[in-house]
Amino acid sequence: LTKVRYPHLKRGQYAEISEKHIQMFERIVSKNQILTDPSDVEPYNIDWLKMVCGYSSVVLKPRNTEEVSEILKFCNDENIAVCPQGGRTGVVGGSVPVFDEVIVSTQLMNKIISIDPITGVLICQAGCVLENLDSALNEKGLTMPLDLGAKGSCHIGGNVSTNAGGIRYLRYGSLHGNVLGIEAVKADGKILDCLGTMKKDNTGYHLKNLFIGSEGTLGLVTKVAIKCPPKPKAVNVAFIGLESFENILSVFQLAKSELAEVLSAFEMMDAPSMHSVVDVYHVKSPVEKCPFYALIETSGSNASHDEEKLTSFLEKGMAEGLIIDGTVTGEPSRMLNLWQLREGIPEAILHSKENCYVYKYDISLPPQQFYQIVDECKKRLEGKNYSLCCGYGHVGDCNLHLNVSIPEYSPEITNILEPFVFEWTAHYGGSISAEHGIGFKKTQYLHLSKTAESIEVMRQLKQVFDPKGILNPYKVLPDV
Ligand code: FAD
Ligand code: S2G
Ligand code: ZN
Repeated sequence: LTKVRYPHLKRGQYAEISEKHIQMFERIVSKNQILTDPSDVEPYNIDWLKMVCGYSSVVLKPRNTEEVSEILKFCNDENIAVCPQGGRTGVVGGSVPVFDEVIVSTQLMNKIISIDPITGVLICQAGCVLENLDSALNEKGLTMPLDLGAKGSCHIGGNVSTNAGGIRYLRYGSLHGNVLGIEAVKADGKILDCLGTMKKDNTGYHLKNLFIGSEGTLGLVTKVAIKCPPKPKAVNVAFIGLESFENILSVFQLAKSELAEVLSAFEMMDAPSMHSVVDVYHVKSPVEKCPFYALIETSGSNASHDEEKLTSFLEKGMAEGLIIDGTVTGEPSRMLNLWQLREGIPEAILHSKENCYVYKYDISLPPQQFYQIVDECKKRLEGKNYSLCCGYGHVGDCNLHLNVSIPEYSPEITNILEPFVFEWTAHYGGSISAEHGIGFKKTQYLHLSKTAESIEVMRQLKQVFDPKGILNPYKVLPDV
């Protein structure tokens, strides 16, 4: 499959795994931390979207930093390529090997090291699952500063490595602002301890920030120190139906002025994307059928105060004819159901048609162009055989998820969409990858969002951190 799908790509001059290598790995980690049986290894070779797959023969599951260090030192000495892997929920093909790179999974590096109740600083291993961290923090009146639909599977090391955004970005900002420290292992096995826990530390270059968003190409993240905010005492969710995307922007403005400091999320979805959840999961929509929907969340410290704010905001929106229909709740299970209408979209689209192929674009655009690209794509797809062309995403971050699903892979449709979507986005000053990263799928479009000089400096950094290029080859940086 790999050879067929990437005929243009040549496997790098890396060593092929031998019995001797396996014996060496067995001296570093115990037998139950090594997978070599093809049926055990297979799932680790294919990504969540089931669209990118490698043919690695070995999965290594280190338990701690020292084991990672010994593994990487050995792989570097032996010129063995490595694919760092967290929860394997990445959607840009970065999480799995392209050829037979050894997979180093953080699955067993899942210990919480400390939670400071005063500063809210959490220190944990990179393999901790996001949802587990949030539950552990909730018991101490804290919460994670990020949340995403993949929370049940993604690892905090993967979140950091992709600089994940998610649905709390509007409230708590990026991981660059919330990650205080990182411990990582470089390709040569050297442990880089940048695990600071102070909010302020301006002593030299901010090396930890280089690992945030480096997608496993500069080092393997082994520990993270992250600043966690207090768990909000009062959360409410509104779900509304609207006539047009222009009205979504007006309602977003209204939400910022009326809800102000308690606004914690503002997500949009168009009819095709939300209806795919209703159809696939057989759930009821809480509002009448509309062309667009928005989910608005408030998080504060006073339930009645926030509920009053939210209700008056909705009344204003309806009075101004911006909102067609809406519902509000502070009841946890109902809030969960409303969130499912938004967070269930990726999975629903993937499962809407048996064996469908989904083109996923994760772009930042100025508000005026935010949804226009969906209509542009529909025009270009006129008369072609496609099942869905839809848009959903994080309005507050100007981050749209444009998805086009077709019954099966088609080079013709690929040529209609690419490079058009990326060039169109770049034309309006947007980013060709807002939060998912470049991975394997978007290396040839990096130049549309970064200058040639910047890409050259990235190559120089890669040369400093991983001179033999063993870490996640074929990812992020385009072939020279
Ligand atoms: P993986 O997929 O395993 O790996 C991702 C990349 O990081 C790969 O390049 C891998 O090599 C590298 N990597 C992983 N662990 C390490 C490590 N310890 N050290 C160095 N490199 C490492 N993303 C968003 O940003 N926002 C969203 O709202 C969002 N919603 C999602 C919803 C669903 C249903 C799904 C399936 C995915 C969603 N994603 C979202 C994408 C994905 O969940 C994120 O990119 C996530 O951060 C990946 O974490 P992971 O642990 O699964 O990493
Ligand atoms: C989201 C998930 C991945 C995708 O739902 O916010 O980031 O593009 C996405 O479907
Ligand atoms: Zn997203």
